[in-house]
Order: sequence, then structure tokens, then C-alpha cells
Amino acid sequence: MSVRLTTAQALVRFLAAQHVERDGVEQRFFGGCFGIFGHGNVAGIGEALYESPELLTYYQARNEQSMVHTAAGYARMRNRLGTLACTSSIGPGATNMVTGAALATVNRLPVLLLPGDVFASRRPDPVLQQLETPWAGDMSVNDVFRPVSRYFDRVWRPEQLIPAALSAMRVLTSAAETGAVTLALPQDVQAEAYDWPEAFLERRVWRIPRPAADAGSVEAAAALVRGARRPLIVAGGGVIYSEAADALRELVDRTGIPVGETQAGKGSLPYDHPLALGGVGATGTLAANRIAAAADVVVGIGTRWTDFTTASKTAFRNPDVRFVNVNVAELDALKQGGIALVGDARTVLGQLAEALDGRSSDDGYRAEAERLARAWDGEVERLYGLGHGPLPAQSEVIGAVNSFSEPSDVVVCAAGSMPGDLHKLWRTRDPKGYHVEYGYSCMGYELAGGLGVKMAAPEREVYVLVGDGSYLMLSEAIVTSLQEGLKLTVVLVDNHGFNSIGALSRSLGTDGFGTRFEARRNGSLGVDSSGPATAALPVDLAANAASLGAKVLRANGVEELRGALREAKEHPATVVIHVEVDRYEGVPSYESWWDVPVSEVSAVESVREARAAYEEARQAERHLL
Ligand SMILES: Cc1ncc(C[n+]2csc(CCOP(=O)(O)OP(=O)(O)O)c2C)c(N)n1
Ligand SMILES: [Mg+2]
Repeated sequence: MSVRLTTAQALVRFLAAQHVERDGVEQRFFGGCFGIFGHGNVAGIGEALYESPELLTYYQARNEQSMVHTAAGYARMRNRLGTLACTSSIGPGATNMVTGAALATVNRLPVLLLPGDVFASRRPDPVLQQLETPWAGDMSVNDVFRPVSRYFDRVWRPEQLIPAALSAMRVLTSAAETGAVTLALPQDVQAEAYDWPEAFLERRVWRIPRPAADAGSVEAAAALVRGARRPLIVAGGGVIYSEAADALRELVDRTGIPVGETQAGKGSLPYDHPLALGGVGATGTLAANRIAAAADVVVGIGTRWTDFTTASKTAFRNPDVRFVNVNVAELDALKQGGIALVGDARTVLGQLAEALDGRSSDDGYRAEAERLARAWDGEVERLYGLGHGPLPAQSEVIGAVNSFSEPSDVVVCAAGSMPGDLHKLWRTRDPKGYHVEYGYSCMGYELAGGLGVKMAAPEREVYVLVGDGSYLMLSEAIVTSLQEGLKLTVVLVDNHGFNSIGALSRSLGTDGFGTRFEARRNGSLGVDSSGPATAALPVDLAANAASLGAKVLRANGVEELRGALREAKEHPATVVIHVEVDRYEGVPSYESWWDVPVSEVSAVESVREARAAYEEARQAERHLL
């Protein structure tokens, strides 16, 4: 039996029929379809969504990059068991999605991108927005999706959709493979009819397995951990996606091994667990970094081991340190010369717990870790209550939001100086309570990603912490949040510039060059010490947010911020709280380093000094083999 439908109609039916099942729970995989229409999709996918609105809810977006971020935020919040499709026109609408695709792929989050594409027939070539390649007739701008997608296909003929759509689902639902999947859809093919086999359009359930690791490798890993005197667990995003937080806590309680967390893994243990050391690495806590420095066996669970986690390969200083990597992706399981436990985090944690048989760390080591964790909490308390003036410190703003929020609320952030401060200071009380996108650390993710979080978990309050730079880059999601009745509480932290990079620049001898938001005077721009050469800009971001329809509260200092948070909670729709902070009152780093190369030769004295310090610091960088 077959059904006569256009390619676009068949695709929409197919997407609506896809389900996933893990641990016996079945759910629809696609929560809807975001889109912006142009000639490349309005009459194809657009018509299909219009004709059968009951199949897949259409959500109007205002920026294609932003809608992909929303899909990624949604997918992360759903532990990758669901996502949103994103349809765009051809040309600029399509390429606007490339940044979102890269973000999803870096963070291993499933998103399905459906960019329109040039005519398969080539009849009207070159169509509006077609980039012609003189030597390749089959190339379009959509080929830029190839390196940022985990699966790419261009559907040149209707029936080609059948294998393409099945491959897309295979990749989207594979914990090890997942990321952006792109099906480029030539605009004529979208509208072409075909007799589709009914089986293609039927309800389909993709099982998400929980594979166990190889028994011999588990035994080898357990032997290594048993012999360790100073073991450490590094919990990454995989712990949370696999819903392995309880399994982790059980292992920790039985073995006494302390835990440091990556950005994606923050929340794996509640902050007040006695063995929770908090963030580890370049933006890590003193507790985690001290323990990491001397650790002899490090068990990484669901982590990619980025430079922030390893403090650019300086965090683990014990010359004999060995690694065990629990990861569903072989790529990560084999990093740092570790024993690879390829499998699902929850399953493998169970295997490890059994193989370790309750073997616990010695009491002295456990007590040392617990002491460091307690001392760290004191440091957080200090930074939450600095009482800095006249403008507050960013750490106080974070403290006010954290203290006000409920354990199940979600904090969202992505770029700037806040992710590092949050990694150190946010007291996470729920595995899904901390949502900082730090794989791509993409300015502009904050509001758009926060919207996806809220769509996935409407019962939770979502606190979006966004810098003024990120806000200026991408903030139209405020409008979409009002359209959909999805409330965000946005705390817009204004330090008048790109302060994270300003602080980095100052530390590397270049005086914050190009990082302050100031009017150009006398040929100078954004240099800190230039005095009257620069002037403040007459920019009012709070007024901007109000003009987009948000309720806006201006908080002058931390006390007013607390009041604004209370008021915001009572408001049913999106609120933007504007608060200014002192850009020079940053949270320090704690015995960690980040490799950012400094010019080897320079006419600037401060750069030469920074280079000398860089060469010195780099000595500690080592291969982990
Ligand atoms: C899209 C994008 N462009 C550039 C960067 C590099 N970058 C990282 S943080 C930052 C400044 C962010 O400014 P803001 O949002 O105001 O936060 P602040 O650093 O002031 O805390 C820049 C330019 C980035 N992460 N993402
Ligand atoms: Mg800023």
C-alpha cells in the first residue's frame, strides 16, 4: 500500500511518527518544528505544516541561528530523548543555522536541520540566493553543513528521503553519534509528489540502549581503582544524559571517592554532598583542583576532556596519574591513554560498583577531600556576600539568583565571564538545574537556549544569565517567548563590554583593547587607560528589552535585585532584570591555568612580560599518555 504525498508532506508525517524508548518509557522524539519561511520552504515544508497542523506544531522563529539553539536547549533538557526540527529557506536562512549546528554537534545534542536548497532540476538557475560554484554544479551553500553535522544528505529525488530520513533518525538517537543532522531539501523536490510506502510513515520506536562495557576492561579498571591511594571521579555531561546521578552517588557513598564536575556535568552530585568538590579545571574550585593535582587514578565519566577540564593539561600533576574513561563514545573513552569503558554511564557505574565491591578510600584521604569541600563552600559564601560597591560584584549577583531560586529551577548561560563564575559558585541542587553551554560557548545561546529549556520543562522557572555583549548579539528570543507564553526570567548583567575577554586581554598584556563598549574618540576604541579619549555609549539595554515586550525591572545593586527577583516570580511572562556590575571585581582562578598563546615578540613591554609568564606556566603542560 502506498500514499501519494509531496516529499515535504511525507517528511512531516515521518517526523511526527518517530518515538524513542529508554527504560521502558516511550515518548515522541520531535516536540515540534521551528521555522522561518522563504521561497525555499514556504510552499514545501511550509505547506505540509499548514495542511496538517496536528502532526507537528509549528513555532515561528525570528533568527535561524537562534531557533537551532532553542532545539539544542530542548534536547539537552530532555536528556537527548527529544528534540525539535528546524526548517529554513535557502541561502542566508540556511547558513544562519550553521553556528547552531556546530554548537549542537560539539555538545553532542540532537537537532534536525531542514535547510531549503537550490532546484534539483536546475531549471531556473541561478535562483534567488543561489551561490554558483563554477566548477561544481552539485554544490550549494548548504555544503557548509557537512563538517558541522554528524549526518548530511541532500534529497535530490523524493524516494531518496526514505533512506535519508532513516539514517537521520539513526544518528539523532545514537548517544555516541548524535549532533546536528542536516537534510538539505531542494525547493522543487519538497513540492514533488511520490507514492510513499505506508510502512515508511508508520509509528516507529527507536530503542535507546544502555550498553555495558567489556567485562575484562571493567576488571582492569577496578584493579586500578582498588590500588589507588588518591582516586578522583570527573563527572561530565554523560552522567546527566544517562540519568546516572543516583548511580554515581551510590558509588561515591560506597567508595568514598570525591567528585569534580565539568561544565556539562555540573549537578551530577548536589553541591552539599560531602564529597562534591564542584567544578574542576581552568574554572574549577580550589577543592577540586587541589585533589586533581595529586590524584593517582582519575575516573572520567561522560566527559570529552576539553582544555577547560584538564586546565590545558596542567590539572593532573601526579607523574604517575592514570585514567579510566567511561564513555558511550569510543573517541572519548580512549583519551588520555585511559582504560576505555565504552558503554552507558549508568550501566557502567553499576558494573564498576560491583567490581569494586565497596572498597573504600582510606579515611585520611576522604577526610581531606571533605575538608576541602567544606572550605570551598566557605569561599562561595564569601563571594556571594562581598558587599562590593558602589556597583556590586558579579559573584553577588550569582549569589542572589542562586539563593532566591528553587532547587529544581534552571540557570542558563553560555559565554562571557559568567560561565566560569557559575562553574565555581553555583550551588546546584538538581541534576537538571545547571545548563551552561560550554562546549561551543556561543554568545547568543543564552536566551534562545533558555527558551528550549522552558519548552522542555515548563514546570521549572528558567533563569537566563546573560552578559550585555551576548544580549546585543542575539536577544530576539524574548519576542518568541512572549508569542509562545514561555516565561523566562532574564538577568541581564551589564558591565559595558566583553569583560571576560577584557580581563583575559589585561592578563596577557594588551590592556583590554577592543573589549569595552565606548564611543570612538581620537582614533581610540575600548582601551581601558585611555581616559578622555573614550566616552560611554548612550545605550539602554533595559529600554531595548521593554521595547520587545518584556516586563523590565532595573535593579540598582544586590538588594534591589533580590526585590526584582521576587517581583519577577509573580509575573506570568518574560521578565528582564537589568543589573550593572563592577567589571573589575572578578572571581579569581584557583590554582589553575588556561593555555592562550602570547606573542613571542612584541614592541609592548606588558606583552613581553606576559610572554615570559606564559613560557613559565607552559612548563607544567604535559601529555597525558
Ligand atoms: C559568537 C561568539 N563570538 C565571540 C566569542 C568570544 N567571546 C567570548 S566571551 C566574549 C564577551 C562576552 O561579553 P558579555 O556577554 O558582555 O559577557 P562578559 O564577558 O562581559 O561577562 C567574547 C567576545 C564567543 N564566545 N562567541
Ligand atoms: Mg559584558
